[in-house]
Amino acid sequence: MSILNAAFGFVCDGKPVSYEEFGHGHINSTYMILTNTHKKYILQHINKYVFKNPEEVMENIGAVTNYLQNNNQGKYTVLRYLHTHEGLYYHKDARGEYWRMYEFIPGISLNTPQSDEDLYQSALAFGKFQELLQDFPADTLHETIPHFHDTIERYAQFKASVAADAVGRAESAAAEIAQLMKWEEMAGTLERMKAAGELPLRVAHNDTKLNNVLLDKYSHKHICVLDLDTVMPGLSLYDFGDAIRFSASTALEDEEDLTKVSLDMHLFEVYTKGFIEGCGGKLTPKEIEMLPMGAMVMTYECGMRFLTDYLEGDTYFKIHRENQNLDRCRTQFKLVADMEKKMDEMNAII
Ligand code: ADP
Ligand code: GN1
Ligand code: MG
Repeated sequence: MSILNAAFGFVCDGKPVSYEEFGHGHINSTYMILTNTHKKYILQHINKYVFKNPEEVMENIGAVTNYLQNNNQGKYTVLRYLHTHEGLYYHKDARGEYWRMYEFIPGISLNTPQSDEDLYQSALAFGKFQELLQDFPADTLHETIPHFHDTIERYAQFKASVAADAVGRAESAAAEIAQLMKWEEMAGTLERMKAAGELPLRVAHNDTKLNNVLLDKYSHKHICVLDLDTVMPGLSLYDFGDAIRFSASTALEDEEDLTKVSLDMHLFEVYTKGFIEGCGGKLTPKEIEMLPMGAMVMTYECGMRFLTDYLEGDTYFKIHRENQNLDRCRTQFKLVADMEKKMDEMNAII
């Protein structure tokens, strides 16, 4: 069995004997492995379509987790990746597929907050991540997905996918395409400020959805940040904005009934408070001032990525039903429109 065979590649406690599918990520395939000594591990098959160079992804993860391990005074739990028998953080199987394995940490990962506290805790976790890595040399990390949050570049990719209309879906998304194009000017705000040196380059997590944080099953306190694939040089606003679009929405990312989708101002406030607190005073006044814009740009960008993938035939994000990427795009655009209306309110909270 190729999944257990992949697990055999790693040095672990006991012998892997069974596995089950695990988690709800859109990118990798995740399994929980059980060994004959009753130890649990997480095994992941790295998505090579998304990560063209898995070895560089694992180099980034190794560098950042080792740094965090050594620089957090035992206060911050960090994922522990296993070595293979060859001493690497990844296993390449006979088919050229890449795998990695890390210690299973018991906890919960949520798609919607069950209380304000869940959101606050995830904000603290991602804020702390920024704080602890503030002296890590961001420019030594590989850009594992080039231009990942470069919204201007994403816009160009989107336009190319409309022009190509590879699977004949452009007509069915005409309204969304038109809506997206109206926001083009706003979309480039962060990249222009980054280029002008107005926002500092930081180590960004870059994928700060609520389900990428592990919370304690009982206390719901944050335990650990998950999904380190996209740790790259970036902006604090990427991390803040991406979290808001997912966690401070009143509905799930793929909700079909758009009347249910809006920005919950209370959740926005809770997350903002936790993130600024987690960052431990390390954000510049400009970064703080731009937090609401960060939320809007990141929500727009994610909607654009879902729409691009819909137009390209759902090749990037995993889907579980027809039109799911189009539905995901619609929720994001509904949120952007709501954020536009609520910009003054967001600024007042900041
Ligand atoms: P993807 O890139 O596909 O999102 P992730 O690394 O985020 O991959 O893992 C997918 C999901 O698996 C996570 O969102 C989370 O729900 C779950 N998960 C991963 N590691 C753990 C863990 N140690 N404990 C509990 N859940 C986990
Ligand atoms: C993906 O891997 P996952 O499910 O945590 C994506 C994010 C998107 C998110 C949208 C590597 O996150 O960038 O914001 O889906 N990850 C990658 O839900 O593209
Ligand atoms: Mg994930």
